[in-house]
Amino acid sequence: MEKLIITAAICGAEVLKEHNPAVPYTVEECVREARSAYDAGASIIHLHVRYDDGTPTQDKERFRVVMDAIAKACPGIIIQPSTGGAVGMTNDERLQPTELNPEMATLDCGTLNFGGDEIFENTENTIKYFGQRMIERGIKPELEVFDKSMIEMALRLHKKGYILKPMHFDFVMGVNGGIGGSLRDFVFLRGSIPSDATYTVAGVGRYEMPLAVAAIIDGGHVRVGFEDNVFISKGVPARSNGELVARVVRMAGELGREIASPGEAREILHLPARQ
Ligand code: KMH
Ligand code: ZN
Repeated sequence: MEKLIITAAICGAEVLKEHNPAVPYTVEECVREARSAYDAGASIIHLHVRYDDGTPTQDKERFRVVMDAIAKACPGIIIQPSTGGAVGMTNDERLQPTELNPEMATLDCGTLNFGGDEIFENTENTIKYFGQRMIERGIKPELEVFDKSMIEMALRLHKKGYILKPMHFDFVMGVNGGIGGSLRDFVFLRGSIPSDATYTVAGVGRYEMPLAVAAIIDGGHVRVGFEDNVFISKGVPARSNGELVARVVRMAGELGREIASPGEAREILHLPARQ
């Protein structure tokens, strides 16, 4: 079985210090959280950035500063900026971090009610536009799917030339508005992607660990972090993203799955070469 790639989604756009005081806003806090995840075994940082007051932004310069600082503190780590940003941002606003030519970036594959009364909008034309941008810049998309229909969308847009193979999916499961987080839901998504595709699973809230275990057993990959879940156990806030990563590493050890280094993750995901 391939080694396990662990992604740490350290920040997100919605979670706040009110939910967990360790949620990072400043550059220094982002570096601290990325470093804790890297030291624990993460090879990818899924990155949103904030201004110092916690306001989410897709500002290219803010991304540049945070990405440079994380790269310095975590040698070799793969940094995967979000192009989802926060609900309500325009397409071009969201695409700004792609101008920094990261190795990877997220590509959200459909529209959904998001966490209650908000709509996270990704029309077919938006997905085409983002997919085309990533092809032009040699950026590997992590295809974020919040429901089965979004896999259909990604496969359709692959046929039309907007998404290249081998495809890499992120099953984001348990969002209010998306697919649930049961094992049945996981098996449904997992069985719906091409055989040459890779996937990672991001279980939201209480689904984080059970779905991580499912992916470890199945040969998939795992995302954890404050974007998806701020608790280490029921009602107990995690002290850092690293603590959440360390738990996955322990589970993988028990289940006989080795952890991928950033270099090994690059090979498994067929990331484009960068100098
Ligand atoms: N913040 C959500 C609205 C992504 O990073 O690509 C979207 C999101 C997805 O987090
Ligand atoms: Zn995200």
